[in-house]
Amino acid sequence: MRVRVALVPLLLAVAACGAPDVTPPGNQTAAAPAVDAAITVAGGAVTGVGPRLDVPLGATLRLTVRSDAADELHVHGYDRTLDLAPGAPALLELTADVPGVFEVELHDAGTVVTSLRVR
Ligand SMILES: [Cu+2]
Repeated sequence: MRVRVALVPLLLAVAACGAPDVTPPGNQTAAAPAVDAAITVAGGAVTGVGPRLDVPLGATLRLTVRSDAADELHVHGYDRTLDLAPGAPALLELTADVPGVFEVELHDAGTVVTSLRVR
């Protein structure tokens, strides 16, 4: 009984308020961006990315690698590897949650493909 009496003035105050006070939806819950990159290795030459691959911190990196030779791609720092086979595109997906600059290397060829820069 006491509770019901206390609620009545509150309901009247809300009804007298005009337009509802609703906060417009913000962008703070927007999904992290995704970065798609493709690398092609042919005859020992690397194309598709420059010397630096920029990825925003928190983004998802989807790296597609095509190679004409079997090899192993290694993303240093994140310590992720990707087995490459001729004629079969391989996909490496990682969440770029560690800031810094990390070499992306072909282990068998012994070459640095690019540097992943997360910031
Ligand atoms: Cu390595």
